[in-house]
Amino acid sequence: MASSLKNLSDHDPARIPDGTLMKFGIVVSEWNEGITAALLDGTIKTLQKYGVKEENISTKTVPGSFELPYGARIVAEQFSPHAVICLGCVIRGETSHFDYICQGVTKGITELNLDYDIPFIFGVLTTENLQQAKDRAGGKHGNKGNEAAITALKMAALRNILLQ
Ligand code: DLZ
Repeated sequence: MASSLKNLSDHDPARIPDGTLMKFGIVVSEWNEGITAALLDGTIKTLQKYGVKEENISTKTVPGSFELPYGARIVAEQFSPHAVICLGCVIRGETSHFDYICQGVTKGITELNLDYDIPFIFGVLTTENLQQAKDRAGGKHGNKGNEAAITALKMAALRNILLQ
């Protein structure tokens, strides 16, 4: 189904791992804060819905999405989480800045996934305008924060299974 018709945050609860014994780091960008605060809210609510304890969630902020990989690395090293969730929102402007930021944060998070022993989750909206971002941060297409939390639970569980 085309994403324009779908709430992208729909999930089958039966397939979501229990997070009671899991620890998560979250790093969130201050740029487009109205959007990233909604992503953060969705992320934390979903983690807690699946059993993650408040004291097992560590949240840090960075100035913009470009800084997410560095922030995520610090959170990974200092908090020893089972996964780190990166939340940001890049909205296309009049210059090519959008492309460079998207490229930088994507490459940075990809490299973290390859270099570290834990998963780093890409919860970054890259949109043409503010309305598209609102639609994906608690609007008609759901909340990318919920999706990022579900992905983190699944990836942390996968890692635990593979390392047993
Ligand atoms: C500079 C900038 C611009 C133009 N747009 C965004 C954006 O839409 N979303 C975002 O998260 N950050 C933006 N930034 C800030 C950069 O991510 C970064 O913080 C600065 O370039 C400093 O490194």
